[in-house]
Amino acid sequence: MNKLFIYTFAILLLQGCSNETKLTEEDAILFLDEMEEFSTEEGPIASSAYWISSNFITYDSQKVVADYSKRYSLLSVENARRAAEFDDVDVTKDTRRKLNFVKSGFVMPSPLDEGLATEIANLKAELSAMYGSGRHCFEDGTCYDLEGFEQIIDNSRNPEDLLMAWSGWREIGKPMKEKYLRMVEIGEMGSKDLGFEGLSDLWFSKYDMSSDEFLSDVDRVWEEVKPLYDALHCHVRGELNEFYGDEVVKNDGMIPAHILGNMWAQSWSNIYDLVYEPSSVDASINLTQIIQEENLSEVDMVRVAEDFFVSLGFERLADTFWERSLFVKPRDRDVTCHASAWNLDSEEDLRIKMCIQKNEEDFVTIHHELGHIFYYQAYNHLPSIYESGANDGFHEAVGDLLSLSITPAYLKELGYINEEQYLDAISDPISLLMKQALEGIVVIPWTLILDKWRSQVFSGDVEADQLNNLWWELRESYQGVKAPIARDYDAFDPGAKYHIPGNTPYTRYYLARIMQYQFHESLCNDIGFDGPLHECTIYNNPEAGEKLKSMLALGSSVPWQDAFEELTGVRELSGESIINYYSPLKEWLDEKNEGRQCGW
Ligand code: X8Z
Ligand code: ZN
Repeated sequence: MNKLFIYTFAILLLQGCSNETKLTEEDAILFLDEMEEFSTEEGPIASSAYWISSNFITYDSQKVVADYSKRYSLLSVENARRAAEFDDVDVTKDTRRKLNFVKSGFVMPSPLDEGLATEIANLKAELSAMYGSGRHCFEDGTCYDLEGFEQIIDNSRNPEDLLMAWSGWREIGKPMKEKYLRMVEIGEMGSKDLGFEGLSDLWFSKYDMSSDEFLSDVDRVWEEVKPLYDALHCHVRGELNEFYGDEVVKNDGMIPAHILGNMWAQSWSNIYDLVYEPSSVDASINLTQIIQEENLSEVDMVRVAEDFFVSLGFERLADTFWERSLFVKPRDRDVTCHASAWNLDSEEDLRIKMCIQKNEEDFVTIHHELGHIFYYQAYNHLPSIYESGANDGFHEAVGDLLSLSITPAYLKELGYINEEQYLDAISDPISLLMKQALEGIVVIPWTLILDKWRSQVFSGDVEADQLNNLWWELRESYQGVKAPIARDYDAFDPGAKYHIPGNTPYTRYYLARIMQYQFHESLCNDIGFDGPLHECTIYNNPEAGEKLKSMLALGSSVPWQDAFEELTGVRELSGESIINYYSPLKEWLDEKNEGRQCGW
């Protein structure tokens, strides 16, 4: 009797205990409410610290941002640990999705350790500031910042000047190497503490499929696009050889990186005139010239892009956007000029930060940045955990999608070209497609390289003294582009690209550059356009606008494949739309390349 009593009591006690500690869906919901408060309270102030630190790069602003970033990341890691406590709890799909976001919302995480958190926060702030305030002075006393060097790389046709600017800017990478490696070392520890196999696993686990599946999809689509890139490479190399001669660029092998009209050879549109002769002057539209003739200011350029979004049914931007954004490079202080779009308080405080130059490239970049801004606007009604793109590639693709609609018909509608110029422009599709391809196709292999390099650095597969060689091996193999001079033993060329010291994942741009054509093609079909895809514009088309807006309004509340299907009717990335879009150019290139020895 007694024994039975004790036994029953023990059971009750155990059940009582376990009932007390067993977490439930309700606890998860309470926890997620707390997370909502955390982001609305802590988010805006941390964002302001970041805004100040990249708008006024000073000793003190870096101190402040490092301190905020340390505190924010320690709190976020604690939150991730709490989210992991729900791993075995039976919860709804939606709750699970939110919990997973709390666990994986990091890029370069710190372990839960005050000392390491301080160290990594300082390193991040330092590396970003080194890039943002980067300049190099030569022995003769002349100094250049990135914009100064770019003036040369983008415009000069003098191989010596080009080489000077190309190698000059890469000097800023050298002192980053040790700091970068230490940051990665701490970041790896942080990602493992969060339950990931490492930083790569963390970065590539955010695509609603396994990282292996995702990466193999990425490579599959590249195989579809590669023949087009190869044909373009072959033609451009041939034309450059004719212009510069064998001493600068041979008619076989790789193209040296300094003569392609861009600091990273990621866009070749600045050498358009060297590689294509339009059928008449007006057959090639020169947006830089239009911007100058129309006397557009930097702010006017942003207004034109805003008007495009408004024509699709988006709301105009708030006054605070115009008051608080940075459009023009300040003369008296260091700022990070690399264009970016900011969502400071998940409500109305949206801004861009960009040192606008009055040219075609920046006109397109403004559309890119506003794409981020209108995405923020479209999903700001959601719980903050879902306030992001369906995946990070979607966020990059919105403005890029609109750029495909900057067609001769659109420019005529704005009154920037007349009927005659319009007819000339559409009579030479190769001119238009060549201009687009020199940016849109050329960038694709480049968008693969950065994260392929980082993956190997993160895993520690590559020795410190081989980091730069690995970088060049990837550039050679994917882009067919080589360093124009031997690299110094201490060179750290990846550091001379914003996204490396700034820790911005880059595969997102790859996704965007593929998806933008899938979006464009399906919207153009929806609105009943039946001409060639490069002539289709969605400007002023509320039907296309509505479709786009409703996809954007989903934020990240559903798997990206669902959002993708809503707009395109399919659930997979594919190179088919890009191939369709450029098919007249591919035919033309194949003819031009007959008799040429292609490849590298
Ligand atoms: O970094 C950017 C945007 C900001 S998200 C200006 N882009 C990449 C780059 O400049 O390298 C857009 C194209 C690729
Ligand atoms: Zn972007």
